[in-house]
Amino acid sequence: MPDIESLLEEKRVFKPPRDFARAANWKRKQVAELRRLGQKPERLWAKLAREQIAWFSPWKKVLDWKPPFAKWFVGAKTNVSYNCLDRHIQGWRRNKAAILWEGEPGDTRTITYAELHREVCRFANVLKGLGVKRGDRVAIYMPMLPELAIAMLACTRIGAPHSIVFGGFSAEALRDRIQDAGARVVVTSDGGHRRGAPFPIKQTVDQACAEAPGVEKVVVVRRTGQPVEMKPGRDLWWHEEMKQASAKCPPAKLDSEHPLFILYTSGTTGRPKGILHSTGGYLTHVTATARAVFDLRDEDIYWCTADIGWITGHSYVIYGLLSNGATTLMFEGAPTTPGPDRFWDIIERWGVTIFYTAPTAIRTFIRLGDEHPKKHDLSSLRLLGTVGEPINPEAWMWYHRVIGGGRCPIVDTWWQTETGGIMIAPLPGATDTKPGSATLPFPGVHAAILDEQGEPVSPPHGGFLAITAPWPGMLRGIWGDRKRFVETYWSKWRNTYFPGDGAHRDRRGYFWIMGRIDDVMNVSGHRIGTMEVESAIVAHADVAEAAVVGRPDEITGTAIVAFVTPRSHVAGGEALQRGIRAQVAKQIGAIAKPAEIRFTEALPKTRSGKIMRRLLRDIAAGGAPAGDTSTLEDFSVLAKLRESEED
Ligand code: 7RM
Repeated sequence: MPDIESLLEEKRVFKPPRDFARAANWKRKQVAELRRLGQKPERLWAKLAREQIAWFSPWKKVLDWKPPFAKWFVGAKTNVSYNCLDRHIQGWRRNKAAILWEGEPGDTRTITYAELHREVCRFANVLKGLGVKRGDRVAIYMPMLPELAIAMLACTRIGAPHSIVFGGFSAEALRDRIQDAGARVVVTSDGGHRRGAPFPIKQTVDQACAEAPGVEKVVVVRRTGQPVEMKPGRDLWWHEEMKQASAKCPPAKLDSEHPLFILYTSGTTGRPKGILHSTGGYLTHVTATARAVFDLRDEDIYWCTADIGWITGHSYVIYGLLSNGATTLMFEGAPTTPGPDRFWDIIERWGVTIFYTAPTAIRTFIRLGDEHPKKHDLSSLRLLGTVGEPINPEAWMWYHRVIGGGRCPIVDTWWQTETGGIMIAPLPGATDTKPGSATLPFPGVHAAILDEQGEPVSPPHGGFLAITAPWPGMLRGIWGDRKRFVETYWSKWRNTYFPGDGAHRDRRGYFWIMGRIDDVMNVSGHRIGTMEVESAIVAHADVAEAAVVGRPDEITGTAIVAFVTPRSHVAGGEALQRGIRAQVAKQIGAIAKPAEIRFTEALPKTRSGKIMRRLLRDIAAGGAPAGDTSTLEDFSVLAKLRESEED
C-alpha cells in the first residue's frame, strides 16, 4: 500500500499565553506527570474518576478488557444526574446559573442548579408515572429548549437510556430510530423557531408514530403555541404533567456499566448505527476532558454551538459541563438570524468566555466578512475550540485573529460519536498549538498511525489513525448489532480501535487528522488527503469554501475535482481557476492540482455541517448521487451542482 503522503507543512507555532498558562487548571508540569501516569491508562483514569466523580459505592476493578468488550469501574455505582445536579446544590453552586438559554426570537431564560434539579426530579417522576422503568428507552425529539436538557437528565436519574434524535431529521429517520431503539415514550415539542419562522415538530412525530406502533406515550412541550393535534390516551402536555409531579426523586444507584444513551450515527453504507454509551466511564471521560481541555473555572460562561442532537451537544453542552458545575449557554436558533452577527451579539451580551464551534461555521463567518464580528466587543473570550472536521490553517488563523483577538488559545479537538469524549486535543495551558493540528492525545489515550497491516508508520508518512488501548468513554456496542460493532471498529487490526480517519504525525509527534479514509484520493500512486487540497484552495483570497473529491481517471487513477464557493462579490471564472491551481501547486505541489474546478454557491452538507463528499464524488464522476441522502440539509444544492460542470 502506498503511503498517505502528507505534503503540507505548517511551521507556525503558538505557545500558551503566559498568563493563561500560569492560571490554567492543568499546567505544563502537571500535564507531564499525567502523561507519564497515562502510560498505564487504568491508573490515570482511576485517579480522575476518584477525584472528579461522586460514586455511591466503589469499583472492584478499574477495567475489565475482553477485546473488544470493555467494562470500566466494574461493580461501582453512580448516577449521572446526581453528578450533574445533586452534588452542586449541596454547596454554594445551588444558586449558580446552570443553563443560560436564548431562544431564536430573543427570549431568554436563566436556570440555576437548584431549579434544574427540581425540574429534573419532576420530569423523572412524570416518566415513572408513564410506566418507564430502569432500562426502558425514551426517544427525545426536540429543538434546543431547556426541556431537552431536563428530559435527558431525568432519563439518567431513573436509568432509562435516552435516544435523542436531532430535531432536523425527517419523520422517516425519526421512525427508524424510534423503532430500532424500541422506545415506548417520545418527548417532543409543538414546534421550534428557526431562521425567523416557527417550524412544526409534533406533526413530524405524529407521522413517525403512525408507523411506530410501539410508542405508547408522547409528552409535548409547548414552545411556539402553534396548533397541534393531541391524540387522546397517547399525547400529554408537558406543563400539565409537571404541575402534578413531585420535585422529590432519589437518583437510581446504577451500575457503572448501565446503558446511558443510544445515539445514531450514519456510516458510509447501510442503516444508521445506534452507538451505545454507558454510565461511569462516559461520565468520567467527559467530565475530565471538559475540565482540562476547556480549562473550566467557576466564573466561565461557556458556549458550545452544537445541537444537543449530536454527540458534541450530549458531551460538551450538557454532561461534561454540568458535571463540572459550570454555566453552559444553549441557543435555539441559526447563526445568521436575524442578522449575520447573531453569534457575536450573543457572545457580547452574555459575556461568553469559552466558545466552541465547528470549522464549517468558521468558514461561513469568514465568507460573511470581518465587519460583523468587528461590530461587537468580544473581549470576554479567553479560549476558543473547534470540532467536527479538520480545520484548514487559514480558517484557524482567522479564528485566532478576528474572533480571539490574537489572545485566546485554540483547542482543536478530535473525537467521534463512538469515542464519547475528546481524544486528541491541546491542553491550552500546556500545549503549543499549530494551526490545523489537534496536537496530542489526551493523557491516558493511546493513539497511533498504522498501516494496513497494523504496523506503525513514522513521520513524515501518514496512515490510518488507530486507538490502541481502551478508554472509558468508548462505545460499548451498536444497539442490537454485535456483529456490526466488531466488524466496523475492531476487525482491521488485533485489539485496536479503527476510527476510519487518515492522519499523520509530524516530527514533534503532533497528530494531523486528514479526514475520513474514504475521502483520501490516490493520484498517480500518491495518496492525498482531500483536506490538504481544500486547505490550499481555501487559502486563496477569493475562495470562501472548497470540497475536493476524486474522480476515476484512466491515466492517473484518480483525478482531483474541486467544488469551490467563491467569496461574495467574486465571480468564478477562468482567471480564478488558474489562480486556484497555482495556489495548490505552490502550497502542495503540481501533483495535487485539481483536474477540474467547479464553482458553486453552496456545498451539500449534513445538518451538522459536514460536507457530503460522497455525493460530490457521484456528481464528479458524471452520475446522479446514489445512496442515502436523508442527512442532507438542502436538496436544491444537488441540482445546482450537477449544472456546474467546467466548460
Ligand atoms: C465530535 C464529532 C467524527 C468525525 C471524525 C473525523 C471528524 C471530528 C475533528 C475531525 C479533524 C477534528 N463526532 N472530526 N473532529 N477531523 N479534526 N478536530 O464530530 O461522530 O460526528 O464525527 O468527524 O473525521 O471521524 S462525529
